[in-house]
Amino acid sequence: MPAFKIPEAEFVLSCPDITHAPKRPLPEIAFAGRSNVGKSSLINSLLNRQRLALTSRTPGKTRLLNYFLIGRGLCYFVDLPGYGFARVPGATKAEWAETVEGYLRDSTRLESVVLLLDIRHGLTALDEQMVDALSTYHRRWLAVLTKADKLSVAARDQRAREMFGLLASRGAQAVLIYSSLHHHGREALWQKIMDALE
Ligand SMILES: Nc1nc2c(ncn2[C@@H]2O[C@H](COP(=O)(O)OP(=O)(O)O)[C@@H](O)[C@H]2O)c(=O)[nH]1
Ligand SMILES: [Mg+2]
Repeated sequence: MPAFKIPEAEFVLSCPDITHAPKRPLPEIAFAGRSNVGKSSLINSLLNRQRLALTSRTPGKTRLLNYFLIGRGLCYFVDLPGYGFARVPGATKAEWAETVEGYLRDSTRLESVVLLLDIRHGLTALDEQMVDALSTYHRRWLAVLTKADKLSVAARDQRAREMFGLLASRGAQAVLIYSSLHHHGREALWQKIMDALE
């Protein structure tokens, strides 16, 4: 098999709901997870770009659906608003739920959701809510355990084994380990994305 070539990517637009989404009928892969879990870093790593998706030390800032065009028409990546940032006031939390749940409910081209989980923290209560929403709206999803470089190889494998059964029982189609710092897991995740787009 020839070496995998990372597709080109460009930011398209941000919007609060799918009525304002890009009109091109392309399949979508969405990325979800807690604020600060490493969503923007993962998207940048996948696309081999430094700053395509904004990474920030100030979590909770992105409240919109962010669309990226991948491979000039292969698909859209949709960066969903991060959840669970304590300092976000109640009204904004409701806004978040509306944006994310509305997207999961209404999108007609969503092929798979990549749910990011910090490998050190496992499945938190808020992640559980997200998993519930994915199952409510019958969405296919896979889990990516991020920031793997923060653990030793032994601890990382141990965590992955623990999480695998739990996530599979909750409906995850795959569980992958990732480090955006080292691009560890990149080819495996691309393979899953390509499978989802088939
Ligand atoms: N060590 C390490 N740090 C990461 C990784 N992914 C993200 N980070 C850091 O975690 C923080 C939050 O990342 P960001 O991508 O902005 O998270 P987002 O809020 O989910 O989009 C930043 O300081 C990143 O540099 C990773 O794989 N390894
Ligand atoms: Mg982000």
